[in-house]
Order: sequence, then C-alpha cells, then structure tokens
Amino acid sequence: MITDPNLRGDYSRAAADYTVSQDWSAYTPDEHALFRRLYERQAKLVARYACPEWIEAIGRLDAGREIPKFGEINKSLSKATGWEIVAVPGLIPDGPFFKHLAERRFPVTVWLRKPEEFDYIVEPDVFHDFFGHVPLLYDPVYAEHLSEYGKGGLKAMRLNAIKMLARLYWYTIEFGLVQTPAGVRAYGAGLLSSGGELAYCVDDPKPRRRPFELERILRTEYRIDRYQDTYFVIESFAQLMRDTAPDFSPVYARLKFLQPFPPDA
Ligand code: HBI
Ligand code: FE
Repeated sequence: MITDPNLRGDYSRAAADYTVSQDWSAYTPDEHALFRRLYERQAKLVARYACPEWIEAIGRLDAGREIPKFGEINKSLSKATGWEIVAVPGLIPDGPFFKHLAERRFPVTVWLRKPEEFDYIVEPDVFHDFFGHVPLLYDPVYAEHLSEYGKGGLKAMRLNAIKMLARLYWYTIEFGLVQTPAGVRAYGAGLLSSGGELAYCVDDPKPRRRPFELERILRTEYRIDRYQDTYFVIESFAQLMRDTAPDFSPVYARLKFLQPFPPDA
C-alpha cells in the first residue's frame, strides 16, 4: 500500500488493486459546482483546440452538470469499447496502474481539487482524469492502443525500462497533438484539462512541434512543472497504434547506452 505522505488521497480503504468505491453521495454541492466551473471553462476552448474524436465523445457524455457517477458512465463505455473506469484514491504504483490499463480499466481519481487550485494542480484529480482521459476511451483505436500500452508497461517493468516508456505516455496520452485538416489539435489529457496550455500547445509559436517518432520520444526528458517545450504530433490514432506495435526490447537495449535529449532539444 502507498504510504507516500506527499500524496493526498486516502489510501486506507483501497483494495489490493488500489480501487476504492467512488462514494458519490459524499461530494458536496460546492464540489459539484467547482467541477461545473472547471468544465465550463474548458468547454469554451475545446471546440477550437481538441481533436475531433474527443469532441465527438464528450458531446455524447453530457457530464458537465456535476461530478459524474462512474457507474453510469460505465454503462455506455463498456458497450462502446469494452473499457470501464474504476475509482482510485490518486496516483497508484506502476504495476497495478499498467495492469488496469492492460485489462481495459482506467483508474480515475475520486477527489476534486480545491478552489484555489482552479488553474493548476500537481497531482491528477477527478477533473483531469475524467475530462482529459475518459472521452477518448470511447474511440476504438485509441482504446485498443491504451490497453496495449498497459501490456507494454508490465513488460517494461520486467526490462527496467519504465523511465523510457513513461516518456511515451507523457508525450502522447498526456501531452500529445494530432494533425487534422484544420491544423494540429490536442488529444493529450494534460492539455485537454488545462486552462492555459490547451491554447498554448496549438497557437503559440514558441514550443517545438515534431512529428511522432518513437525512439526520439523514448529518449526525450520532460518537465512536469511548466508548459512543454516540445510536443509530438501524430497523424492519427492508427499511426500511434502502428508505430508502437513492435516489441520495444531492442530499442530499450540500444537507448540504455545513449544520453537522453533534454526537453527543448
Ligand atoms: N496512477 N492514478 C494514476 N494515474 C496515472 O496517470 C498514473 C498512475 N500511476 C503511475 C503512472 N501514471 C505512470 O507511472 C505511468 O503512466 C508511466
Ligand atoms: Fe493524466
């Protein structure tokens, strides 16, 4: 069990796989109102900056009035792609996290940030996890890719290559951009749930936007404390799926002896 005093979730009631019950009735009216305010702020941005697959799914979800009931979401999600969401107290260790993904369960943090964290929060909360990650689980190709990523994670643990694989997650699932006929759009959850970086990642001339390149990503360090210096742009989820399908073992073995690239290389 996690005992990291820096994590703010309540891990005392978590099962061995780190899941908890959502306990929806314990959310306060103020929390529902804060969720709604976060949702409304992002809703104004996503039409312009989010990828079409995410927009399509959020439209069907109708989840902007209050913190969603995970059980309700699962009725439609399991039908769409065989995924479900499970409640967790916050960040969980890599092993159980990857196992959930491999078995098509997405861990969603139960607690909501405080009002003073409206613009920025370090740990993922229910708004980031739900708004950022859950809609794309309705897309069959993305959904398939994420479960393959989970299997890859379990394998990377055995190969001592988590650090490299975590960069792939960071530059795709969290901060990925995708090329569309209208220009680049965000599909990464860290972008979709961010009040500031969502416009920045598409519009600002400063950051680098490089075409997706697996080895480059596995070698590129990242910063968690500010907007990204570099974004990687996929052509489609099918490309992401295809380019991450091969066995990474030889790549890990080779890259282990090479210096990583700094975030702004
Ligand atoms: N736990 N709840 C939660 N959410 C995450 O995104 C998460 C995690 N544990 C580990 C983890 N991410 C990362 O180590 C991997 O994605 C690389
Ligand atoms: Fe996330």
